[in-house]
Amino acid sequence: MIKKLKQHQDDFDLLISKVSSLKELKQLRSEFLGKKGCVSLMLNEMRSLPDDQKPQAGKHINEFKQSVATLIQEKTQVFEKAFDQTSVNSEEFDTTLPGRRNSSGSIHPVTQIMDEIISIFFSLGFKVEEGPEIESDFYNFEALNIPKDHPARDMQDTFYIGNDVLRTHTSPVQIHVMENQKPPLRIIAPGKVFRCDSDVSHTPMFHQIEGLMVDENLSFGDLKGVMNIFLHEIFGQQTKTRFRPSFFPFTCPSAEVDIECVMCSGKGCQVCSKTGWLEILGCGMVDPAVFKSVNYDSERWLGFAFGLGIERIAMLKYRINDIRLFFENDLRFLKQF
Ligand code: 2U9
Repeated sequence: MIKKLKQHQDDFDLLISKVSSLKELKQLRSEFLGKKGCVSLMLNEMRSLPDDQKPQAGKHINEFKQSVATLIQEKTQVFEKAFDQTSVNSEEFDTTLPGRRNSSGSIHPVTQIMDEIISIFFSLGFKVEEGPEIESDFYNFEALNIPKDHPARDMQDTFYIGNDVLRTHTSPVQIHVMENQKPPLRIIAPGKVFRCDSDVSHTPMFHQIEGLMVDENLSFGDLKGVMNIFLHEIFGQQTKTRFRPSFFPFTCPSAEVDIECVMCSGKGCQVCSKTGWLEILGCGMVDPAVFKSVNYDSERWLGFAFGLGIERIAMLKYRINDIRLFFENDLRFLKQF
């Protein structure tokens, strides 16, 4: 056994002195230390030795195993160091190649329009207010003069969570603010709203901005002035606007505001259903019943309010024909903004 070990030692010394690559070193390790390598074989053979020779033989085999492992380890480090050096020195790195660019994200078109609208109203003295997306029946409907039998309350239009609802407009924010602040007020409420609806121009979640101004001596003329300033800022100073009488439970009188069609400049096309006009927002003077629900004196205070859908504005401004594109997160779409 000792003789055999000596022979293995000589073989190993010769082989390791000739090794010239990491690959050969790996091979050598497998031949000597692998499962079927010579150290394993000798340990197996040792079992058939008489008991009194086993300890001595085991000791020598383990010493051999240890020295083989150490030498292979040392040689591996030498090769690895040399390999690193040659990689750096060689032509493998082309220092003239341009660096890898970090691709930067962009602001979502809905957020861009939202920010633009907020900054227009900010310059007119309006403050941003926010509120919860889950609301009670009182804040979403009752306080806004939306009666129990109103179609908006139908399960078809509203997402119910027990007795509460996912807000169908941001109007509850204005109710919370009026409950907590005394007039005069100038606020806008941007945020997500939810309606049970889905097609090319409706998604179950979309974004709204609503505004509310409360003061003494406010008139429908003030509302028209503010809406016109806003629409000219966002669509261009030359944009024609028109106010059509309408109805909302929370405003009286109420109006819908159109701009001349951005696609056909009023000539009539598919987008404006050949009318030459596009509906942009709804507005009106706050109904006294709404003031009553927040204990504002409607003899003294007057208010105007308005509401618009952000996605609709973004679709018209960027000429997008399907609202669902905003929520698919397709980078080919988002990178264009
Ligand atoms: C209070 C009082 C009045 C907010 C208003 C509209 C008219 C309106 C729609 C536009 C498109 C909703 O996203 S949309 O479908 N909104 O037409 N919103 S007046 O009136 C209020 C709000 C709060 C306390």
